[in-house]
Amino acid sequence: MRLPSAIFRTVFVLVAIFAMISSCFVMTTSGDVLSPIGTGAGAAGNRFGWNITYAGNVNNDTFDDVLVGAPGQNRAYLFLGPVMNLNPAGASVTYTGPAASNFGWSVRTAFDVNNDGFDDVIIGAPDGDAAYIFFGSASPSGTKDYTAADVTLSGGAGSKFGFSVCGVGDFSADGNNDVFVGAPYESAISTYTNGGTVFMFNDVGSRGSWIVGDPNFGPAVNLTAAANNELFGFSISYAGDTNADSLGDLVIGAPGTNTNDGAAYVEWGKPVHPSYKAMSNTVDANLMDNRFFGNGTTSSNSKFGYSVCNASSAGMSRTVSRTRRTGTAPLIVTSTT
Ligand SMILES: [Ca+2]
Ligand SMILES: [Ca+2]
Ligand SMILES: [Ca+2]
Ligand SMILES: [Ca+2]
Repeated sequence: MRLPSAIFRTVFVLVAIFAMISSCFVMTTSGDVLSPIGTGAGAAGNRFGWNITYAGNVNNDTFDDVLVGAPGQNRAYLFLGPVMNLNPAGASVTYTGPAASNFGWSVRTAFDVNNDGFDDVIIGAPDGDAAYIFFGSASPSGTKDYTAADVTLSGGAGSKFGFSVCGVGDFSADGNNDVFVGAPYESAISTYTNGGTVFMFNDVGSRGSWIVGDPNFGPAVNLTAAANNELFGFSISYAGDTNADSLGDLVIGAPGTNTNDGAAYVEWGKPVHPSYKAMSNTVDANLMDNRFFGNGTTSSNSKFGYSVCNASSAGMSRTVSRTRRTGTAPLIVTSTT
């Protein structure tokens, strides 16, 4: 069983997104002062920096690594630490996705899903309804196409499967790290129009490929909306260990809940019954372990849950990281208004 490392060695806290001129800025901390350590830029329209994240330690050296999505060109870039400049031309690995799939819309560490000591990355392609896991290695380099992904996860057409992705450590208490993929426009499994579903993929490191609904694979859990238009799974994140049981927990944003008042839900990690199959086990939003709502009125339009993260995962402070290790991890949930 392995939970992710607690403190980033490289701290990055500011991302600027420009539709016309894509840029990405990296900052580092010195006391309370932010200092720029480098900038990078992609070509116009590439949306380089649409999503930037802690990548884990993909090559298992002494430095954590950074992953940047560029969905406008269906790419994501891995920068091995220590990171001093995020110019796409200097990336250690360029991941390439299917055309017009928005590959790179979501990028996260999967943590080490195949237990080889190298952290792995997961990249979503919501307009292709897919997510891809690429395993880490001692010397990752070059271009890795989606056709050579180590694990391919596929969801229902039009569900925007891969809109959000994340690793959570070992959610299911079986010793293997698990990943989640959000499909906020999923309607069939949730049974609610644009309700949304978040899929858990257990022991994913040994799968190769996994199509949602395939009864031959499991155990897995579907976390679903409880009403139409919730957009449940619009955002998801590793939540830290919020209930101090050593299992990684998941936080889910649903900005469409209650007519765009919005909501966020936390599901604690827990053993998953081995008989559970991808299509046969669902837990809807009303049964989540923790539920948080926006202003509590349907007219607020706050879209609470638009983005979610574990506070220490944002590199906010060492105090927060220490808090997480005690098992009382704080969360950040944002609104758009
Ligand atoms: Ca590294
Ligand atoms: Ca690995
Ligand atoms: Ca597991
Ligand atoms: Ca927990």
